Amino acid sequence: MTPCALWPRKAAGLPPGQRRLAVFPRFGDNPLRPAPVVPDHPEVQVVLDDELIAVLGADAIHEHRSEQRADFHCVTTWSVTGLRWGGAPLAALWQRHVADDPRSSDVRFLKVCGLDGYAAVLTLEDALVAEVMIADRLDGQPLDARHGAPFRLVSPGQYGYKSVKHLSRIELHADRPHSGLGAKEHLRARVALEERHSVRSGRVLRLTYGLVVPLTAVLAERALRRPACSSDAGHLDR
Ligand SMILES: Nc1nc2c(c(=O)[nH]1)N[C@H]1C(S)=C(S)[C@@H](COP(=O)(O)O)O[C@H]1N2
Ligand SMILES: [Mo]
Repeated sequence: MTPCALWPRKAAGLPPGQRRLAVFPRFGDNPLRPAPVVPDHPEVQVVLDDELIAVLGADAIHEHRSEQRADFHCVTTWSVTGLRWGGAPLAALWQRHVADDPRSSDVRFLKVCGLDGYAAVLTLEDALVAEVMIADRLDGQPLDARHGAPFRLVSPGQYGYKSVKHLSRIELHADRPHSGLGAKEHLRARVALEERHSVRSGRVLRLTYGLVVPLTAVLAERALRRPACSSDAGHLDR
């Protein structure tokens, strides 16, 4: 991928301040981080106060399998259009595996965690809209290390930093937890409203964020070729 292909271009029909990339790059808040090792039997643990509420794996996804076409919008101003995600709507998984558990009744926030130590926080309300899914396929292929194997959250209405790759754990919280992203993370991060940052103006950030796109993408792609990191710190032993 040449750096030239990594300069986002103006295009019609994109949300405010977004520009289009013709390729879907590997990206991330820390582009030097390699992709994590994928376990032999991957699963997503749903936990509340370190108690296991549900385990979502291939079977759970299979039961609610669906596909959707969606655009993807990174907070740094690049967008790719027309991705075809396969997986299961989070709302369906929630209804089937979590909603009936009385321990989940006060839950208002989800901390969504990846095997690489990355995490983001979503309100329950934002997480349960129809287009949020746990994906395991992209454009007809199993998700690869570049885009979040084995599972990733996909939340098309929010900036890409909520679409946690290498998803392995969803923590349930009554009060807003910390994600580790700090002020950079807007709680809602709605693309249509340009909620890029928790305090700074989205419009003002366009320029500085936009400048880092090609370099970040090149470094993130290079990190993919380094040995995988394995981190399942914080996971419950069963
Ligand atoms: N586990 C994990 N998920 C992550 C990230 C990350 O670094 N680690 N980066 C986020 C950001 S900032 C973006 S833009 C997208 C990039 O997804 P991609 O690499 O599939 O393009 O993943 C998001 N989810
Ligand atoms: Mo991003």
